Amino acid sequence: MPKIEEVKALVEAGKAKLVPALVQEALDEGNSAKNILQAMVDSMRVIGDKFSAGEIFVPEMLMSAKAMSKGVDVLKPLFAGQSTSSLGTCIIGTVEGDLHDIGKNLVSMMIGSAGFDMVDLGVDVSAAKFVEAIKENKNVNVVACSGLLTTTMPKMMETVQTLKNCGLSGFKVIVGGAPVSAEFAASIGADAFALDAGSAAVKAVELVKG
Ligand code: B12
Repeated sequence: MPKIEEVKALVEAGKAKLVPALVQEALDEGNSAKNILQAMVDSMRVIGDKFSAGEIFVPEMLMSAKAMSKGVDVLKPLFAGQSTSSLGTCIIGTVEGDLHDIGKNLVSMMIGSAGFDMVDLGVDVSAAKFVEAIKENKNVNVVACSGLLTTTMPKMMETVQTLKNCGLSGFKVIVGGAPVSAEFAASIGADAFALDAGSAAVKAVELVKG
């Protein structure tokens, strides 16, 4: 089996300890970091479908998530940007009530590699915490909110509205996550939406460069 297929299988099987070495082997075999990352994202889709079908449960989902995160750690240096001057500061977090962070971490990695200084607030971040972070950090020009659950979409709306009405300015808000669409983003007053981590970075640059 090609190494990249083995990576996919091991992420699906939740073998966190074995994934890093295999990701390295897949790189050594000539696969690009981008393709290996995509293979792991595909694995998570399979895991989500199996969860929906009742074939696996939360613990298995968690093990696959850990396995993917370990694999991403190996790829991270390969995505690091070369830009020397900062485009500004981007605050990122997963909205309140939501504990999913793999997508958020990938978006953080890509926006960071596009030249932003990243401040990652983690998961389950309240609207107030986002506002505090804007006050506490210098040159914040982008705030990125992630949400993976339909049940936390109202929290995303609350977060964007709080950010827009908090009396601070100079920053734009970008939102994303599997249940979020461009229409939803526009309806809650976000400045931008992106479907995946790569386009999130492109959008973030556009937001500050105009
Ligand atoms: C792994 C996982 C978990 C792990 C998360 C671990 C972790 N550290 O993240 C654990 C086990 C904790 C978990 C828990 C739950 N989960 Co879950 N989970 C998943 C799973 C399988 C994969 C998510 C993932 O990492 N995908 C891979 C990444 C790369 O993709 P992504 O997150 O979508 O991110 C990309 C884009 O969306 C975008 N993006 C993401 N964020 C942002 C932000 C910005 C600003 C931008 C521009 C773009 C952007 O770019 C990313 C990279 O390209 C999904 C299935 C799926 N298909 O998504 C279910 C899924 C999201 N979970 C689901 C559910 C129901 C739950 C639970 C409620 C289960 C339960 N009964 O307890 C809990 C909720 C816990 C909570 N309060 O958050 C459902 C949600 C259904 C819904 N419509 O709301 C899903 C869809 C599974 C399913 N098919 O039913 N889960």
